[in-house]
Amino acid sequence: MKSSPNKLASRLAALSEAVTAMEGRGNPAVVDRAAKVATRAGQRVALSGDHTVVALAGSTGSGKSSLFNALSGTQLAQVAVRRPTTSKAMAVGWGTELPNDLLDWLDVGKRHLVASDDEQLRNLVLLDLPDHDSTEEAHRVTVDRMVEMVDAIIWVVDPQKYADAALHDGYLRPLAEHADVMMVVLNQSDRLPADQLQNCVADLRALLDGEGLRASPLMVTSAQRGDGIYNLRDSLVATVARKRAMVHRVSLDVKKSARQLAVDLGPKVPAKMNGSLKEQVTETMGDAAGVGLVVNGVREAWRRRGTAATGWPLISWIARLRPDPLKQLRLGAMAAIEHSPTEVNRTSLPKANAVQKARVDQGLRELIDQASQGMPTGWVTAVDRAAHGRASLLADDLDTAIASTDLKVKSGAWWWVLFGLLQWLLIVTVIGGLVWWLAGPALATSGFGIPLYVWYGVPAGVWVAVGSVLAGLLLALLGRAFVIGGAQSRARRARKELNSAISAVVEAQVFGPVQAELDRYHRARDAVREATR
Ligand SMILES: Nc1nc2c(ncn2[C@@H]2O[C@H](COP(=O)(O)OP(=O)(O)O)[C@@H](O)[C@H]2O)c(=O)[nH]1
Ligand SMILES: [Mg+2]
Repeated sequence: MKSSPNKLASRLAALSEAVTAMEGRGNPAVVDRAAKVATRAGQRVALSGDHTVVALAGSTGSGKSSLFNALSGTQLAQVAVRRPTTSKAMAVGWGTELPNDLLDWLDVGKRHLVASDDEQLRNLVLLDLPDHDSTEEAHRVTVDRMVEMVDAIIWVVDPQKYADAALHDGYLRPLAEHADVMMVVLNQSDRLPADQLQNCVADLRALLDGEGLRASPLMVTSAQRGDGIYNLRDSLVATVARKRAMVHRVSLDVKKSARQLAVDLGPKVPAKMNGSLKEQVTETMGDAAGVGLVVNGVREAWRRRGTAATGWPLISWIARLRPDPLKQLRLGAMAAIEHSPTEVNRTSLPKANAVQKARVDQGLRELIDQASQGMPTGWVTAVDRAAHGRASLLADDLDTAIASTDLKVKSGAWWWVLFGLLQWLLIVTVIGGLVWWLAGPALATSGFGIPLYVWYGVPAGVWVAVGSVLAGLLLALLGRAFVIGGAQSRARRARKELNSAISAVVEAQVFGPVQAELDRYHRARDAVREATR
């Protein structure tokens, strides 16, 4: 596996992002574990990158402490003392200075510096761990913690217990992915004759290979006789010199966690909202909020006002007697004039009925079921929560959206005035005609010189009056046709405006949060892929 520090940094950032995205959605145990790995990895990377921490681990009496002493050329570790020994790990470093920050982080209190000008071991930190199979719980806790933190592990076994299940099932097999940063040492080789030793080595090798530890080298030593100690030391020197154990180990940790997150995320699903279902939901929500009623109100109000303005004046006042539907709903221009703009708009539209509510619920259910189809349960719940999270505000917000929509019915059409003037002009001519007819004879004799015409036996004044009435009624009919057409187009326009206002609210309160959740799912997937790459 390639593991450069740069690549590790981007993988680590991706793992953190995946953890953040999956928080509260993924399996808590898996997400928590990944979060811990991300934190630990970040800390280790921030500490000395030059040093390589190698731990000697293994079962009771295998010879960890003896090897620790042999490798460090000291007698620091107590060998074969009465059990249980201490539960603490012990560290040794070479050169002039110990990497104390690193040892603090590892929480290793017992630390020793081997004064040496040996450049080869300068950056090695060697740890002697307690027994993993100790009867003391505290020992195992220390081992488990250290196994997670160190850069490389040497598993020390002896000819008697090399196949021990506690070691193989408890540690080696689960750590197979870390085979690259582990090594197995068969110690106490002096206890077996050469042929038996060979068999033992072959057997152990086969065991390790079967567990997926093909990449872990197997070495043979005798701490007592000194056999193999130089080889072991050389391999440690090589590991330290390559300076890649730490980056490698941390990378393996990050990848392993990311893979577990990937399993938790399950197979990739579209996690997408269906556009036509969205439209459908918006429409049913608009309907439940009263868009249809308002649109009808706009049509009615326009007709009523248009008829009043352009009808024949002697009867058009009747139109005004009918209540203004928009005023009743506390809506539109009429309401807007009465309300100050800062006032909270609230219409008098009726609340959604059961059927409308059921349609909204069903539509939304279908939309989110489809959008979250195939997602893990935690995510499905989160999508559902996102869709309904602001349900308590929704009805009010939709109402406010309707109340603040400009229905474009503030002023009537320009031609209404013209028609109105013409109508009044025609009323004047009706009166003129009547006066001419009734007062005509008197006027004619009084010398005003107004002639009296008679057509077909009917006085001209009557012709004028009747003609004007007919013209007024005709004009009213024409006006009415225009008004009805205008009312239709105003209603259409109002519907468009209302729909876009409703759509904005639904987008902000329902679709937006759902989309954010879906985006979060995709982000988690992308981050996990990035972290395992
Ligand atoms: N014959 C033999 N005995 C060993 C060897 N290494 C360690 N021992 C003995 O095994 C016992 C346990 O050793 P120790 O280093 O304390 O093992 P630890 O429990 O793994 O730390 C001691 O009595 C050692 O002297 C070895 O290579 N050959
Ligand atoms: Mg020991």
